[in-house]
Amino acid sequence: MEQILQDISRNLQAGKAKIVKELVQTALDEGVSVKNILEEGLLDGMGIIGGKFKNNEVFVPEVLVAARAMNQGMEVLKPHLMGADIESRGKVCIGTVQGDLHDIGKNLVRMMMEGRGIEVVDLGTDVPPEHFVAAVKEQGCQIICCSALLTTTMSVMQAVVKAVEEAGIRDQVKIMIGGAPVTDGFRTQIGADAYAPDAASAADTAAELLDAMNGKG
Ligand code: B1M
Repeated sequence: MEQILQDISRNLQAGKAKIVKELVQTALDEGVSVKNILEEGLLDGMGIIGGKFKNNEVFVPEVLVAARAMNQGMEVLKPHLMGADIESRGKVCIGTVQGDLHDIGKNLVRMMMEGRGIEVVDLGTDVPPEHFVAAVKEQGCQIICCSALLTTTMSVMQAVVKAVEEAGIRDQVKIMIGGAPVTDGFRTQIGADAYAPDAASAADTAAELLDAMNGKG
């Protein structure tokens, strides 16, 4: 691995957001690919922190500062993940479900979708089912994208499907789910329309669904 990618990973693990931002910019300036910066720098560092968190080698404060460094590094990458002047392909809303504050994966999915020319309404974290419904009714979102990182909050995705049905808009909107504990089997179980295991396939799937809904598929 290139030295600068190791430096990004190491500084991210140490929560040094300012240095991570600078290193990401330097790597871009030196011509390192966005994919390598993301995967071998930022995600590598977050993966190592995740492993240590699991083994009780680091705790919530360390993970929080690492997450902040990750988000700042991603902000520098954001314009490079997005294609310039792409005609809007359609509109989706995305949020981390109620009770869940993890937003790194959700932010990455949003950026990848924006990079595919999809307009994304970001509802943030801890989003109750009714907010997803309101985004469809009031902002015309065609896909509801739900992220969950906790096994305890996955059930909220089922509540989202139910809220959409109860609002009488189930035939107007697709529901896509994802996040580390989520599986395609769970999608079938709760009656959602699509599942994606990672940010890149989430963007591909959303683009396919929108093209089909907008008669371009
Ligand atoms: Co939390 N946390 N956390 N945490 N945290 C996990 C998820 C955990 C697995 C760690 C562990 O113990 N091994 C564990 C959950 C266990 C479980 O439920 N079985 C856990 C726990 C327990 C907790 C707390 C309860 C800890 C506590 O307080 N005691 C607490 C809960 C707070 C809450 O949400 N209510 C908590 C808190 C936190 C922090 C605040 C410290 C911080 C979040 C900061 C932030 O997000 N701004 C944090 C972090 C960072 C993690 C880990 C270390 C990293 C998560 C992450 O960002 N990964 C995580 C351990 C791990 O995952 N290894 C952990 C990187 C990110 C790019 O991946 O989010 O999976 P991910 O997204 C991927 C895919 O899943 C997919 O695409 C992304 C990119 O490819 N994807 C989608 C995501 N959403 C999608 C949606 C789609 C499609 C694909 O379609 C719509």
